[in-house]
Amino acid sequence: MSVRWRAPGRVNLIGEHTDYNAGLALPFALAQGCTATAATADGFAARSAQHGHTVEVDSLGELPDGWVRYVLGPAKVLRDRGHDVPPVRVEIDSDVPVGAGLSSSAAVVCSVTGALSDLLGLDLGADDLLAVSRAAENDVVGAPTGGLDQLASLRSRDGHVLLCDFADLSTEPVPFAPADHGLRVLVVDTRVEHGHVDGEYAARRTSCEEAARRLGVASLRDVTDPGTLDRLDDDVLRRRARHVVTENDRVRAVVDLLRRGDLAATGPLLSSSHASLRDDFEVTVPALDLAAETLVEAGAVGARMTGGGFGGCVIALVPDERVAAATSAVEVAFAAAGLGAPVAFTAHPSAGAHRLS
Ligand code: GAF
Repeated sequence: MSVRWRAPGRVNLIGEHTDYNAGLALPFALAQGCTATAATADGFAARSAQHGHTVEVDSLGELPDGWVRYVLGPAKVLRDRGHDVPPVRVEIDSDVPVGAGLSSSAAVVCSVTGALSDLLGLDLGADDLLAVSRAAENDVVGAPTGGLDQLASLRSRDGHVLLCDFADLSTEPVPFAPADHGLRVLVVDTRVEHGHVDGEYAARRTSCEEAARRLGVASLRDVTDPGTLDRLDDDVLRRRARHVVTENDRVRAVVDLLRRGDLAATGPLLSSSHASLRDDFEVTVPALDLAAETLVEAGAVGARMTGGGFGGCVIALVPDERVAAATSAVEVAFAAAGLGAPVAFTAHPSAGAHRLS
């Protein structure tokens, strides 16, 4: 018997670097995703359609570095959590761009976790699917991510953004149909990758934790009055914390506007989020800033980097009739700046992880 699950990549509409601060985020699932096929076998094996080969491993305790850890990581986590995990063969096939900040890795671990849960008759609930997927990425792969990507991949709904509250890991779908308002979400992959992403990400986490410690709160979520931040005499810590506190407020404001059906009015909040990530959190790079600025100049109602930063993608909310012009404006601006050609596509809020067969 074999079981197939599909789990999507994501973009985050707003709410960046808030997840590991017990904050708020508003992602939606992409149509692009990973399909995982799991079957019992004579030995543990991982196959990736994109890598084009199969890797057999003697035991889950000896996973080689690289993509195999994502594919067999959930099996190791399940075994470490006390489940009986017989030898399995897991195959993945993904169309989420890798290294673009669109959660290609969450798509892998979430689709595999779902497939193994069904194959092994574990019937994991929503909380356990999340815990196993996160542990595969945090503990087996060793990426210190905050849970946004797995939550978005597992729980997103077609035609909705997902309001995620990392204080208690609760989620609430909020209707989001930009096409009904004459708008599109344009995703521009800058194709820029920074060499020190992991170290910079960990440094941002450490700064936020230190700011919370100095303020005497459990997490920056507990800071509701930005004036409190004046108590931080370290300029860097104050700016890092200010981003997180103001970003939570922007998520709340965007959700209010979406509920009122005023999608275009969210644009300036998206652009403010980008400015905060550029000036206070310092996770943008020149290609991200150039893309965001150019898209707004070309008619987007707002634009911001999405994901962890230091490269990857910008999203923009663009009126239908400006999509072609905005796309070519970014291509021209990148060429003029001596950057490689960006890749643009429109994103449709899609379904979260689900079983295929
Ligand atoms: C990356 C991480 F994986 C997420 O957990 C989140 O922190 C995001 O960066 C920034 O919002 O995607």
